Amino acid sequence: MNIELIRNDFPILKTISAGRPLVYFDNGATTQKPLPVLEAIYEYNSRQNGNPHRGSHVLAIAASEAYDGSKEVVREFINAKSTREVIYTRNTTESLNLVARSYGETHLKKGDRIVITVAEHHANLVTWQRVAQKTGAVLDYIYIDKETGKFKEEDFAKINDQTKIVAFAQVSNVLGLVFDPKPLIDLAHKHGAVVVLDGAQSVPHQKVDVQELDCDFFVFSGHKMCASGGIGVLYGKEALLEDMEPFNLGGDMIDRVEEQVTTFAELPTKFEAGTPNVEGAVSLAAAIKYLNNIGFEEIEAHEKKLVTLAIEGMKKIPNVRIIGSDNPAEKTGLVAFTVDDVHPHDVSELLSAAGICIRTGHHCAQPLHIYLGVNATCRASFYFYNTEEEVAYFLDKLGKVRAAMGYKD
Ligand code: 7TS
Repeated sequence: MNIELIRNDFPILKTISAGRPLVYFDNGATTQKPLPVLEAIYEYNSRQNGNPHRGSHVLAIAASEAYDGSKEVVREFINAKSTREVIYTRNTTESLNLVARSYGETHLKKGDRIVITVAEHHANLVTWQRVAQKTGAVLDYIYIDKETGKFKEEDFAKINDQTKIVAFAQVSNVLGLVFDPKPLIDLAHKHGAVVVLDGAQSVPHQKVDVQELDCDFFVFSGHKMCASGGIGVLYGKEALLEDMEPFNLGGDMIDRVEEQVTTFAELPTKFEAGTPNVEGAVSLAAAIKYLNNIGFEEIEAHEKKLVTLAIEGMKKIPNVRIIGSDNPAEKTGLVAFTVDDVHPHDVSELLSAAGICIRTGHHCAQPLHIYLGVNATCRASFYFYNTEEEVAYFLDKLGKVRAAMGYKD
């Protein structure tokens, strides 16, 4: 992996901020796009733009081919059995809303149970709250050990024969824990529950095989893996998707419409109403090819190196507290932290003045922050294009934050 060559592919990383190339450590929020992705978007719009699956002229056909061709790339990427199981959405959030509405609200009833974790992103939490409110199901939580950041395994016993849904993130966007989801998936299946796995923070960084995991639904966003915004994926097992109501109604998702009744299109079109985001789909296929070219083993190894340097450095800075595990071996390439007596927004502003982008706030995981007893945290999240030199620069500036706020120690 030649990091300099890779960085040359990302025009935005050449942005000068505070007199040096911008340090972008907010990859958990969204990632940057390499030239092959930008070129694929340009090419599509320059030569192929049409409305797919509508019309027989050359551009409608070209757009259909671009759109359907990208699906095959996504299918292969996550190893779905067929493209019938791959549905395009706007993002992870919309994918989760689709499952909650079209599966949860129609298949659950009073007394059923939904089990999620306290570390979920709001997209995988508020959605299930609504399902519980509408159906009378009970929403149950798996908690984490506050010191280690690991799930409390005794809470896994909350999964029982009443449990109909088990939904959790493969990687939490705050804790960044490396966690094997397979035992939890198997346990849920033993009790007949359906598993919804949120891959928003995993699939950009590690190889995922939905058949091997045997999850029932898997969701992720293109913009967190070098593709453009507004394209997301819902994978679902075919039998489950067949047994679900459409989410949005309108063009393309129909088979035959009469004045009073409508029959719906086959999968996956049944769930893709309206003109789709074709350039987003094209960008996602290009991003997948780009990531595969680099190789997920290389990506993981590089990010592990960066997070190890970051955590070791942060541990040496007095008054910096790492949220969850501070063992790099247990972390993916993201680390949330606080600086004693300094509000995270002040930390972020001081770092931003030095040309470093991190995220602060509750990271759309308010129940986790309430549980941990903190209002807000800072988060540095890395990707394969970040460098050891950038981490060293970040640590240097982080070490000066308290002094800049007037503290003597
Ligand atoms: N699930 C997880 C685990 C996430 O990290 C996010 C976004 C989502 C779902 C929702 O993704 P979206 O593409 O639909 O918005 N997480 C973050 C973050 O950590 N900072 O900004 C967005």
